[in-house]
Amino acid sequence: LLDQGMLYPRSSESRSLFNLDGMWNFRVDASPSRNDSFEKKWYLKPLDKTGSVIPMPVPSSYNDITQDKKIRDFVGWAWYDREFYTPAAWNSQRIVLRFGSVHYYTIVWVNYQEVMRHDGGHLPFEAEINSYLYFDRVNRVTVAVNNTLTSTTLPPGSITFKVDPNMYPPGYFVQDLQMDFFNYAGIHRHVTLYSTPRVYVDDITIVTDIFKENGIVNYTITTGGPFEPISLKVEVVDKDEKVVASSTKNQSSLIVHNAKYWWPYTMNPKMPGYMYTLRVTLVSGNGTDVYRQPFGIRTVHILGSQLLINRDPFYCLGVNKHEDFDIRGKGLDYALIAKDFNLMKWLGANCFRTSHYPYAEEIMDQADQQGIVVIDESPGVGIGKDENFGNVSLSHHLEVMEELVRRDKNHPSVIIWSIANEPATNKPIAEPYFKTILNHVRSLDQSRPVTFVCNQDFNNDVAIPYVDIILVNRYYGWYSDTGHTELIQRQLEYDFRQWHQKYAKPMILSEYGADTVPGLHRDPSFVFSEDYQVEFLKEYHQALDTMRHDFVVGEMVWNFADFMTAQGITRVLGNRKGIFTRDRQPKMSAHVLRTRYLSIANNT
Ligand code: GCB
Repeated sequence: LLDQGMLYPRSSESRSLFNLDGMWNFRVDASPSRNDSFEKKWYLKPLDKTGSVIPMPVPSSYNDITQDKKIRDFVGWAWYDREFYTPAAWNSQRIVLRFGSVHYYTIVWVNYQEVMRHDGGHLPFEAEINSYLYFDRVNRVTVAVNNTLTSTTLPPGSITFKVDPNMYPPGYFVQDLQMDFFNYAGIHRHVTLYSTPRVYVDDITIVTDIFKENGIVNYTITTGGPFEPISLKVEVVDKDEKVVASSTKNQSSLIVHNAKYWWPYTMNPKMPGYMYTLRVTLVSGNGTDVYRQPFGIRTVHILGSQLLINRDPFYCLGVNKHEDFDIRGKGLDYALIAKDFNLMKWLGANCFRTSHYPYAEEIMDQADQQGIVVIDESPGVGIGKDENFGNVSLSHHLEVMEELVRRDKNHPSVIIWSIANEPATNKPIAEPYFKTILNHVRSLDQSRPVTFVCNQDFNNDVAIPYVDIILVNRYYGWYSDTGHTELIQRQLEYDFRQWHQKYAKPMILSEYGADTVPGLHRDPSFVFSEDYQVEFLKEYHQALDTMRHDFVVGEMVWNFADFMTAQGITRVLGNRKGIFTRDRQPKMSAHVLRTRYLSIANNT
């Protein structure tokens, strides 16, 4: 188990921070061996002393920044560095360097000494760097990031060497992906330098319950540093800065009388997403540390075929998303985050899935505050398509789930953990693999349902017996019986009723969608036209309406917006199943979905 917390860096009276975002120096290691950079030890010098550099924005993917195809399609080690100063006032503090996410495998040096490595994109990592820092002169941080996906990475991928000397030059290889999105790479989220006292709040875990009008706040706090703290004060503070409960223990259960529950905005439009703060004040011989952890009071339960939030039935009017936009790729972008939440509200959506990897913490915060529910998914997309069920991948997958739960456990918006998307759960070996991971996540967090997103048949899947709620992706009328919208209702209903009969668990249609080129019209409808997408969605809606009041507890269109994929003959500048274009303009289908979502939300 992970032995350190990963609290979001927040300033307080005892903590300061600044981010190292901006223009960094950048170069890829395109040497034939792909390893010159390590042989020639680029990390021992400023990057511009070992070769030429270009400016590269952080945060951003590097792929779409230049006019160079070799950088867009680069596979291997990409290098970044920059200078910074450490505030002299931080001299007696603990100083931490934190990366919100870097894709995929990362090594970090400070002043030419290695300080940390991290395996995997989409999740934060950090290290205490006091012993590497200068206070009286400039410091340098160097980052090497490798985006190669292999059978043991999450998501998995493979490298194929093309050996025919008549057709390919020596050493020619391609990166194959088992996922339907572009493998954007680079420093994707904030790089933060922050200070804390030497004895500090290391982690906070909050699990809430409700009893009549009261909220129950169970919490555990761990501390770090060379000595034990002398005292601890833990207070629940409401939005008016009023302390509504408190304790001096590192673990306890507090009662908030007449609590304001956290609700999705569709269930409580007047007061959605109510957030409390757990203010932790730690006093030690080394001073005082204050950390404020936002949280909401709410519960999630599965009862029979229902999904309950605060013991009331919840129906997910959902979208599947991607972190994806022109130029910055998967780079954090506040303007895009705000726009997407506005569009989700416009649409009447109350739920999104972080398909197919954990999203930025800044997005999770917005979901909390705006009362939008999240199905929080790991980067386990496409597992087993390539015979990669094995111990290495299992242990890495377990570790990634620990990192995800550690990061997101205190977000009230997160109501379900999804450990994978469309794994090959038709193979017998998938049974112990998925049982192990599902149970492990349950042992880390008993307060949320755990599942994976399935695209197998009810009669050949081996892992659904171990999930709490069934999420199924279906493409009737698109990948099968293409063009035949008249079959959709029959096929979806038959399929869903079979699952339900077999397992008697609540179900969500977690994907359905049709590629649509905006502006194309055909009557009668024809695939790729806007008319087809509308007709297609309506057929799904009719089928869903026959099961919606029974065991179907949600629907999630694929996809919120068009997004980039690898080049391929079935993808015209990416996946076009968005109901919005990549630049966030509505297709006809967005209006149809909006009418539906608003009317369902108003009638429940
Ligand atoms: C799926 C995948 C998603 C793809 C989508 C499609 O089942 O989960 O990643 O983008 O289908 O459009 O093919």
